[in-house]
Amino acid sequence: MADLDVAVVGAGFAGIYAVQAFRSAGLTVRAFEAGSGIGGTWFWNCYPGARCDVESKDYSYSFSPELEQDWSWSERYPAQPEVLRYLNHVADRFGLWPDIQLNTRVTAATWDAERSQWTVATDDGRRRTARFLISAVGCLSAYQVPSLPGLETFAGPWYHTSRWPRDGVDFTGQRVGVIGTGSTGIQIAPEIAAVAEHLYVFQRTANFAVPNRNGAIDPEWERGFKADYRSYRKQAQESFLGVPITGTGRPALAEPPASVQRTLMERWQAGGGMPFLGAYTDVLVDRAANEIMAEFMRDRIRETVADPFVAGLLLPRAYPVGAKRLCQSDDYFAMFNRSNVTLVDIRSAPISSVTPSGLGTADSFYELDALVFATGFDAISGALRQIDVRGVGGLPLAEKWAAGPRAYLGVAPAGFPNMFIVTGPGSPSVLSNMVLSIEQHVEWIRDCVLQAASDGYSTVEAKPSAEDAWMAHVTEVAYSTLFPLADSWYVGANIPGKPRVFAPYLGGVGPYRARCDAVAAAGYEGFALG
Ligand code: N01
Repeated sequence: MADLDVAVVGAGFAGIYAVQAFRSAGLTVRAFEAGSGIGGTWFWNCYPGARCDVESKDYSYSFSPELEQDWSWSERYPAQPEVLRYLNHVADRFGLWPDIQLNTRVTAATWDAERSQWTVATDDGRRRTARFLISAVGCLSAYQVPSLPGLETFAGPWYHTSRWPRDGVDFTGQRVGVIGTGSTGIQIAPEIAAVAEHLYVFQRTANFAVPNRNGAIDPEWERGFKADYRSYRKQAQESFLGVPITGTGRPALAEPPASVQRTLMERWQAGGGMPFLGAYTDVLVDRAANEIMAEFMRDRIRETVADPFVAGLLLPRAYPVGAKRLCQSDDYFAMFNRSNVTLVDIRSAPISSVTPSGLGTADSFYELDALVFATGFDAISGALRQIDVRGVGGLPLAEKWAAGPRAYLGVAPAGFPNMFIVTGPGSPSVLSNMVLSIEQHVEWIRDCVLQAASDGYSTVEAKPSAEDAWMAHVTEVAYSTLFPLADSWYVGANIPGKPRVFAPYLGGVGPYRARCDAVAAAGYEGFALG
């Protein structure tokens, strides 16, 4: 008999809820977490300025109406420390700690066909057996530091934003370089600029960003909102993004240009990426419509940045707006008006070397005391590939995914019985409200496991044909949009040598949920039960 019914890898939003859901269903469960605290992405990414770009009312668990009534968020977009406090509160409130093992990295998981169970090895030298293996490792956990020649010689400290020192870093009076201008770079740069002697921002690709218009949550508004929280959650489940946003419902190209500009400005003033990007139905599928929005955003940069040369470098032109994750910031572009900030264009003059005293590019040298990498992640598949997961016949998951990550419904990889991936490749995951998608996956997996057991089955495995058909559908939907045109981490383009596969599912949260429910209702169609 296996030691556990369910072994969970990771204790971020997904792992925490997996523990709660499986335990409530009467199963024995244990989550193994490499960090010294729970929270996953919200534990590791404790860099200054880290903040969620989904509103707190959406980016929170819905499984407990009491929890959602009792917890009060302080801000529209919660900062990292508040999200972490929330997750610790959830673990306290539901008594989850006994089933979460911190400071324990899962190193390997091997399917034992004879016993129909997984053997899970951890870096404390122990092995546990479990009937089911749930990956809750997250989509943005395996951070990447580019290999820059000479980095090991750099005399000052260097940091990756996703492994930020928990006691913080004091950059007062220092010359600091930040490499990377994605969501993270855009958040951390203004924080460093406020204290550093000089900040150099090394930009390879200019990015689009909308304002947050963040602010404190008004208790009066909160009371009113919470009175109807349940029906709001229902709308979220049926929505496209996992957040009920209201677009105009019209294509931008069918509307008079002045009216489009007015609408975009209204949404710009209100702040937030989802309502802005969702304003018109054709922005993410039609190049001309996309360009209207892109140019509107470039105009805002031109308006904000005083030096026209610097503004010119900041204008995003390399990809359609929205095809990379839309950044959100209230102060990034204005930061370039400070005399202690320099934008360095490493597209035209790439980084050539790091020396003990700084960083050289093709045409200059920058003296630096500290270096910050905001260079992102081996996303979606990276963290799982770092674990030696072996399925039927000892096949390594990394080998199965050699041509790109894949899983039936984005949750179950064929050849890996009794293994499920929360927000895996081929599910809406990062293109949705993650918390809501996590809840949907965990509940679906829990129901599948319970149903299989009650029907007398000990194994559940996706059929290769079902996986192939699902991934073909994921690709087809992606290629009907502008998303694949960007060299984004959605397609793995940020990792040298990674196969270019569009991993998230763009069919929408509501339709995806309906599809998963239909598969369950049809007796787990596409799965072999044994
Ligand atoms: O990572 P990224 P991120 N030399 O991959 C550059 C979520 N998130 O950590 O674009 C020089 O987006 C790279 O340049 P380029 C969110 O989903 C959310 O910022 O590849 N530069 C890019 O500028 C987000 O999408 C929130 O040309 C190099 C940057 O580094 C995801 O996390 C906040 C380089 C990486 O950008 C990842 O965001 C933060 C190299 N060798 C993160 N390699 C919120 O909720 C990479 N770069 C608000």
